[in-house]
Amino acid sequence: MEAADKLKRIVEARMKLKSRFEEKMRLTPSVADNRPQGSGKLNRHGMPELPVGQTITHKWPVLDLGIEPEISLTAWRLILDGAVEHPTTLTWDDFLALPQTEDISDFHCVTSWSKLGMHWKGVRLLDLAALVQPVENATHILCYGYDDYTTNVSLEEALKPDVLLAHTVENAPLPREHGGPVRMITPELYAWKGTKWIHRIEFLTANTLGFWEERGYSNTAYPWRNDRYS
Ligand SMILES: Nc1nc2c(c(=O)[nH]1)N[C@H]1C(S)=C(S)[C@@H](COP(=O)(O)O)O[C@H]1N2
Ligand SMILES: [Mo]
Repeated sequence: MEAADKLKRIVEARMKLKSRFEEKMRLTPSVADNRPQGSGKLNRHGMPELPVGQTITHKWPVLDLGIEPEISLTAWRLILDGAVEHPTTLTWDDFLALPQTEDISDFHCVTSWSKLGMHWKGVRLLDLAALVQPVENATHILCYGYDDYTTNVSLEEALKPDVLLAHTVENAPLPREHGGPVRMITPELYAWKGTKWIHRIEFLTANTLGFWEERGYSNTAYPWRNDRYS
């Protein structure tokens, strides 16, 4: 397909997805809550900058299951499948050819540290969804890492414009220990919802729990509701 056609298709599909999920998004806590729990000035989403129970860190701790896979850019693949019209597998070049988004956002770890104002670059989950087109009754995604980590996210959260598959942080390639070459980030949810070394995104028509969700972490993970464990 011509690059221009491809972009046109993505933009059209993105607008459709946006309108399909707009109502559900309006009901998510970071948009709907009139008494979000936290402190400090309001952030870019109108939420207190520091969610309840969090402490600011300037370092960037590493948290994972202890396996930090090393994936070369030539071996790297991103599988997009499940409840979609056009399942596909992207190479590194395919991934970089998609619309690139830069954003500044905050990172809230459930273990109670928050790192504010991180500068990311990558591809919006929204643009990946627009490429594969979730079926009408798709509701969630399950993300898989190369380390076999999994985590689930509802589509109304995953399609928010600040949810990225990031390859660059602070103008440098994402370090391996933080999930490079590519990880997902979910600035409006606790950071465990962002899979490091992301390898597959499966679209689902029903919720499925991921690694931590099966072990008692919250299904929804809203930082401004102190929504850590289920
Ligand atoms: N693939 C994978 N992704 C993962 C994890 C993991 O173990 N494997 N840990 C999660 C958890 S619990 C957190 S808090 C963040 C930590 O990201 P960081 O190590 O870059 O701070 O990554 C999340 N994503
Ligand atoms: Mo975590």
